[in-house]
Amino acid sequence: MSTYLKSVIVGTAGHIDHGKSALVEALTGTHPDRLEEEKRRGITIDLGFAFLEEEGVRFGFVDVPGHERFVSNMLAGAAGIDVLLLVIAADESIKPQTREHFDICRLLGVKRGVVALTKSDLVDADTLELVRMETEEFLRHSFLEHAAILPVSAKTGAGLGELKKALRIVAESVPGKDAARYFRLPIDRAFAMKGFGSVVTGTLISGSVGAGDEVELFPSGTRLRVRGVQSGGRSVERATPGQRTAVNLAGIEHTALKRGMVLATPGKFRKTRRIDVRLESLASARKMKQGAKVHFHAGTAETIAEVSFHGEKELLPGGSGFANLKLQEELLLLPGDRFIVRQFSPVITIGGGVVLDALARRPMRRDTGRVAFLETLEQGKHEAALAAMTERALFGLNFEEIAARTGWMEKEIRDAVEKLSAAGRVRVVSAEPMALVSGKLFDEVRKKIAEKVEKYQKENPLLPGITREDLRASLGKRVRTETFRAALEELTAQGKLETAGEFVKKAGSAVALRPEEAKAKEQIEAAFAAASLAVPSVQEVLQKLAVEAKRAEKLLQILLREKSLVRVSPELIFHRHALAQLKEQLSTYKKAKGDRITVPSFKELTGITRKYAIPLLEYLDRERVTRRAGDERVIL
Ligand SMILES: Nc1nc2c(ncn2[C@@H]2O[C@H](COP(=O)(O)OP(=O)(O)OP(=O)(O)O)[C@@H](O)[C@H]2O)c(=O)[nH]1
Ligand SMILES: [Mg+2]
Repeated sequence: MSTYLKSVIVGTAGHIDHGKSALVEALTGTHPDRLEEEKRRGITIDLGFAFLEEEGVRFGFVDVPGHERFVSNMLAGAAGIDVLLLVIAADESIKPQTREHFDICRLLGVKRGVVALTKSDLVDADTLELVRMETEEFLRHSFLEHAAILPVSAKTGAGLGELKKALRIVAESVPGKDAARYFRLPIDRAFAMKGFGSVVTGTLISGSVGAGDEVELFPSGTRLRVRGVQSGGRSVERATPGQRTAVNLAGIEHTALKRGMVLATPGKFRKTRRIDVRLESLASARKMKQGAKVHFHAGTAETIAEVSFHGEKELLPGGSGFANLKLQEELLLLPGDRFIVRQFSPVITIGGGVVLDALARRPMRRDTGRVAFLETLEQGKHEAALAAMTERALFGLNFEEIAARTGWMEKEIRDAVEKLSAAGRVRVVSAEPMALVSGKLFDEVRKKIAEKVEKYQKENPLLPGITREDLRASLGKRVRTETFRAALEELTAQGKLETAGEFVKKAGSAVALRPEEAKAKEQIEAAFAAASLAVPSVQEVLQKLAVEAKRAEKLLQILLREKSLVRVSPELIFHRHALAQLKEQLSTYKKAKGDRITVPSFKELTGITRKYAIPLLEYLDRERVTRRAGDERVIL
């Protein structure tokens, strides 16, 4: 059969013994309790699963335990459900875990569901009506306000047809999930299967997975190979979101895998220990204080979190606020992920919320922009969020950082970047790999560069500008190299700065010499020119000048940089004309006497002493005019 089936996850919820598991069995034919202990005690302890195909919809059922001691197991199952099947026994009506499970589903962002009044065979019509009224009252103003409330009996089968129909109608409103997103599978079970090895199961919340894929295991970061995949209880090429999924993994013992870990697209995400969140407190909870420790549940994971509020330093019952959660264990979380918090002791559900910044900084008093930043993230608009993220990033952001922080696909990132850079809010300082900084930061860097160059040239009028290296260093380590380069490029493109070799200078500026300096410079050059190859010592030349020693030294540097003079050895400087003449002499010599010359013949040819001859020959070797061959030189 090639008909397209929509995949929908239905999660049960409700008080202990209200008939959740019996109802799942009545609907699917599969009793979800698997454990020996569950069968013996007649209660559900851990999650159970079953499947049902109904007119174009493939339902995956996640059956949870009602016992208050196993709420943490219930939480692992509630993550990822599309449709809530709220179970209320007609003979008991609403009980504590009815409320708690319902609160949890609301806080986890479940949007739709159906209510089953189970065990209807045990009550008369009046009682049933009363329970229905109580249920309506209970659901008023909630996401299930308009949900179908259907009496059923797992024992007699009464109402099951209507319930299936109601589930199918609700399933139609479940939005389709995009299999093209990054893959994430929170693991709820891990076991070994004979002949297969390690298998993990979970509700596939995002992306797809198939045999041969490489996946990353969080939080360890281990890369694993997928051997095979089952989706909705059968082998498939690729599992798509909204289905119960089993993944057969190669290269790992099942004992190294457990509930709470996550399989994900490799190399995209980072585990975290600190998150910024919108935190909501239940009306039934006590006031939550700054620094409170709570149990934290997200996906199938569970750890302990310490709460620091960003605004008001406490959270009143029924209230909500921004908070930083420091997690005891590292988890993979992304913005938009929902979580539940439970009181440290006694353990009851007190609230929940949504992750806004999964890689948050430590709370700091001077970080005054954080609340506004979180408000922007909470709006969920890509461009505004990326602009705000870039503005808060001291070094700017690169492509990988954006992907890890948002979970957005490449195209989503590129679209947002394009719009923001067109509006001048961000600046792409490197295209591949992509890096961006805020428009504001870029302008600041540009301004600083222009100021630095100007200041440097004022202080060093005899230098042809500041070196790139010094300019880069003067900006401090906070400016990334790409930003520096892009800003410098723009300033030169705009004709504000000029670069020459290693030097950066104001456009159109030239080394400005005072009259006495210009004269001294000429004198230096003349002294070396006159000396030909029998050059005086540098000191000797400089001492005779009418300018102070430091300036004289600078003038010499200018001549060297202009290449009017050439430093041949630490002590010896020659005029370039003298060196050119020397090269000329050698080539004449070569023509007349062959390409070999000894040190004595060289001295004779040039009329200089050994003191000059050796450094000059070494210089000529370096210049590849000559090459040393034993005691002789080959003229090249
Ligand atoms: N008469 C009658 N008994 C039912 C019905 N549904 C369930 N029961 C019985 O109620 C008891 C509890 O049913 P379960 O399905 O295990 O209840 P549960 O909600 O799954 O319980 P936990 O998972 O432990 O929270 C069992 O003895 C069932 O046989 C029903 O529709 N009619
Ligand atoms: Mg059960």
